Amino acid sequence: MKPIADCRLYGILDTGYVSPERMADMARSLIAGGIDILQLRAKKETPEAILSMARGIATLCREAEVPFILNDYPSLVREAGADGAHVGQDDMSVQEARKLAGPGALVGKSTHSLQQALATATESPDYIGFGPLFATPTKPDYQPIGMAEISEVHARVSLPVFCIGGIKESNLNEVIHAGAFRVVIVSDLLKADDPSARTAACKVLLRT
Ligand code: 3NM
Repeated sequence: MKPIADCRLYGILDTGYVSPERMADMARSLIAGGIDILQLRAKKETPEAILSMARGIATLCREAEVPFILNDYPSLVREAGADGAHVGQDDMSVQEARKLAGPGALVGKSTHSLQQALATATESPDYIGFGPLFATPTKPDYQPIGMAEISEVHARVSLPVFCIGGIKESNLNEVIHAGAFRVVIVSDLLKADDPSARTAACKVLLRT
């Protein structure tokens, strides 16, 4: 499996954009485009439906050596064949998530301000999310935090930081210039006419 330290483009397979029936095909497309790490985020699905989707995606990710992260359900990580779990700021501690996910599982956590990023870093997750940078229909209730603190969060947090929220191919250069090294892109990849080509194009920008 590719180490998190080598991952720069993080994709989220979100059932808000892709139906469970189309999820494996979407996973294949993003993997073909060179996605570095994938998460399944299925806010409205039952644990049974999530497990069934996750098992198929886990197989595809394993073949491609792409780390596969389950949103919200650390207790299902092993059964799903996933590599780790992602938890929200208000969900549980990283330590609790690690206990549920089992030995060796990756745990990531969302943060929504510099202060939260610094506090969460003390829990030693494998990575943090930092955002939403911009307003996003994928997480509409969250206040955008802008790009002003991207440099500082990188200077003060020694974990991998994935900037997230409203990032698209069209503003990715701006986000990189503001100091981002790793990004999560959701709707801009999933809604693209050619998700694989969009993924590849974003990877090119992240390499420059
Ligand atoms: N978490 P898009 S923003 C799932 O700030 C998620 O923690 C966020 O989707 C956070 O790329 C977000 O479509 C949605 O804007 C990102």
